Amino acid sequence: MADEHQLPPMFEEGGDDDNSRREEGSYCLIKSVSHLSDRGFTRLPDRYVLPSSERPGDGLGRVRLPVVDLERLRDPIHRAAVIKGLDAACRDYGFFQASTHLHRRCPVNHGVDLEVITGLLDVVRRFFELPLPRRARYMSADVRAPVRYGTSFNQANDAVLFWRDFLKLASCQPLQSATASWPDEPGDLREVAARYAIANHQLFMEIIEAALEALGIACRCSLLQELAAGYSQLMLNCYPACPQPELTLGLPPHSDYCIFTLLLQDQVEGLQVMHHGRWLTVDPVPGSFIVNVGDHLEIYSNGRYKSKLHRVRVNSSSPRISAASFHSLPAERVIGPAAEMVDERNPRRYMDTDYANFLAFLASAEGQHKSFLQSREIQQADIH
Ligand SMILES: O=C(O)CCC(=O)C(=O)O
Repeated sequence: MADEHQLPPMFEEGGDDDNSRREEGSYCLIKSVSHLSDRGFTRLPDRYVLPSSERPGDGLGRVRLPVVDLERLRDPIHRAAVIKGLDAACRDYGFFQASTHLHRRCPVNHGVDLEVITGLLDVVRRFFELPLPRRARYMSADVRAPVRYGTSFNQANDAVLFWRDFLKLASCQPLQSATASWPDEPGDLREVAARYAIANHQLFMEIIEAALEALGIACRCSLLQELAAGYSQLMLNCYPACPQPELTLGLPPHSDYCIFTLLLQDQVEGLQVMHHGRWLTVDPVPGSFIVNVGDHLEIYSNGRYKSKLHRVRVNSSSPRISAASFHSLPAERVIGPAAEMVDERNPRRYMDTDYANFLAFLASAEGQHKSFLQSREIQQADIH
C-alpha cells in the first residue's frame, strides 16, 4: 500500500518563472507531477530519473488475470468450483479479476453499478484537474489524517520520486464519521466517493468470505463481523502523461498493507504484476475490479496466499486514473497466522503485527518491495 507518506518540508505554493526554471533543472519542488506535466516539460526532471537497473525496461509480457466470476460465486451450484479457482489465483498470482469470461460483452457482473464506477473515475479526474493550491489544501504531514493529498510513493523517504499524485481518503465504517473531512470540491466528491466506498466494501466482504471458506477457516462469523467494521482506505491515483516514461515509474514495486485491495482503473494500461520473475502488464477491462492479496492475508494464511509485488508504468500520451481500496481489520487489531493455517508441517512463518508497527516502519523506511512483510517473517532457523 503506497500511502502513509510524510510531507517534505520543502512544499511551496506558487509557480513563478524562477520556480519553472529550477524545476527544469536538477532541483524540483515537490508538489505534484500533474503540475509538472501541465507545464509541458520535454525532459524528465532529474529527481524522477531512476537508476538504470530500476527502470521499467521493455515490458513486453502481458497477462490476462484469472477470473473469479461473482455471479457464479453467488450461485450455490457453482460456488465450490469458483472458490477453488479463487484459492488457486490467490496462491499462484496473488491477483485475480472480479468479473467473468462468460459475458465478454458485459464483463462486469460484480454487482457494483456502472454508474457508481464511472462516477468515481470522473470525479477523481476532476479533483486532479483543480488548480494546485486547491488540491494542496489537503496536504498533511500527519500520517493518520483521514484525508491526505500528496505525490510520489513514500514522499518523505523516496531517494528518487515517482510519477504519481494521490488523494488518500480513510473510509472506515461507519462511513459518515470519515466523509466530513473529505475534500469539499469538486462539489459532488463526497457523495460520489461515499457511494463508491460503500459498494466497494460490500464487494470486499463477499470476496473475503469466499477466501476464508477457501482457506478452511471454521469460525468465520466473528472475523467477518470485525471486518464489517474494519479499516478501509481509498487511494485515488493520478498518473499524468510523462515526457520520458522509459526513465521512471508511476509506483515502484511494492505490496499492499491490507487483506485485499480492490483496484479500479480507467482504460489506460499501467499496472504490472510480478509473476515467476517477470513483470507482466495487466490488460485493463474497464469497469471490472482487479483484486490482490495484501500483506495481512499473506500473514493470516501463514503464506498460503501471496501478497505479490506490483508496480505502475506511465506513458507519454495518456494520463491514467486508478482507485485502490485497501481493506482490513480495525487498525488497532493485531493480526497473526490463523490457527487453522499452522501445524507441525506448516510452522508459524510470521510474527503478529498491527497498524502501528506498519506506520513506524514506513516513517523510517521507503517501504518498497515487500520490505514490511519481510520484517515480520520468522527466520527458518528460529522455527526449527
Ligand atoms: O494504479 C495502479 O494500478 C496500482 C495502484 C497501487 O498499487 C497502489 O495505490 O498501491
